[in-house]
Amino acid sequence: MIWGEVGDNIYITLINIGMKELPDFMDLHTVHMHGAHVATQLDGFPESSFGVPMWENTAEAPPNATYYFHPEDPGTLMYHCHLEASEHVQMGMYGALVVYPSMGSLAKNGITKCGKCGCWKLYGDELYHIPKTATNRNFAYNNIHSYFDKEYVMLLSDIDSRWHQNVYDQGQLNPPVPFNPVDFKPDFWLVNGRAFPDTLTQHPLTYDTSINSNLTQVNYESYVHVKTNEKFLLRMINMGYQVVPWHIHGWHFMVVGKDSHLSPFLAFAEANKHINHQLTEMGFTNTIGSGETYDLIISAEDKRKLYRNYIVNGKDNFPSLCEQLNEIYDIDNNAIFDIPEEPINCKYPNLIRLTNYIEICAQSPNNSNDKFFPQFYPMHNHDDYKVTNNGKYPDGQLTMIQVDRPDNKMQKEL
Ligand SMILES: [Cu+2]
Repeated sequence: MIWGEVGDNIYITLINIGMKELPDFMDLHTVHMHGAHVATQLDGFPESSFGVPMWENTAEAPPNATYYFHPEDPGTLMYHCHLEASEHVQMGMYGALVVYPSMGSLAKNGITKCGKCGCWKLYGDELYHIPKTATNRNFAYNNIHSYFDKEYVMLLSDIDSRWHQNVYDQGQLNPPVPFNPVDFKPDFWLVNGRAFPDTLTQHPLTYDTSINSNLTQVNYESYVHVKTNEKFLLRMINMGYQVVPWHIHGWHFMVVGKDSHLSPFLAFAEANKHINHQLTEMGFTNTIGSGETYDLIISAEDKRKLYRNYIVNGKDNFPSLCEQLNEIYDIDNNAIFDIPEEPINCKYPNLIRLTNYIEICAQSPNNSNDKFFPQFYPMHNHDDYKVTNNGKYPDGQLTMIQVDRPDNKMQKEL
């Protein structure tokens, strides 16, 4: 992931060190910043500019080129190699490119933060729903409706393992006929480079935020973990070669932006501090083509008022769901599934902590929040055969949202 703010000078130096497995396999590479308004010379499309050759003479410094990007607008973009893009993108030469608003770009749109009290204002009126701890990096766009508490990049891609094997075999003594991309038929589907159930485990590239607190938002996690009443942003990026109908359980998302451009509905809504859902683009499935990005915000609204009573106490002469689950468990304990809790905050991050709704129902009756949290919601490719790895289900493009009880300050006992 490469990130910056509006008005930054972003320099990306590309060094082509070749492939460890195929050291004699010569190839050029480039960086194409997909969606960036850069000049042709910096666009990374080699047929109209240049490629960076492989480092052959290691006694000398490697050949390299430095790309430059001066982002004028916030949003979610991507970058990838554009040399023989069909093959190099399939081989994994891509990443997310995120541009945050700057304090200056927010101010140009009337959004300011008081230097004394830390409160946020829109054209001088205080915005009470935005916490004082928020920074310019808690906005997806220069618009108050794009505020979020937490963010996640969902970089989607797909793999045809036969194509990868064929590229590898090109370096062997008797290379096979090169793979014809028209035969593309993927058998693995990925989120941030990994397939379920790895999508639930801590990503090795996420920064240790105790080292640099500026990096707290920059992460590669695909397991969304939020509190009730929080807003979270999903930066959907499709680098695969297939259209993905990304389906999210639990709530509707609001489309905040597409292809690094604010939703026109939110531009209209700017005058109002509260969003009218009838006038914004909402959805439960986001269909995202190759090379597209969408910014989706979900408010993890509290479901206790409508559902907790039924789950804990029963209603309309039906026994509580907790009682029903216990009866099912007595008949067949395999019918109650173990749910992996996000391992990031666990003492032993390699061990996924498991829970299930028998355990959750057994929580103390003294606290009205218990027997209800945490909540778990899947999100996945709704071409459900892509929730597989080489035929095995559930795998592939599937991950989870864990929603915990609300913060005390936001909590209303129900
Ligand atoms: Cu390349």
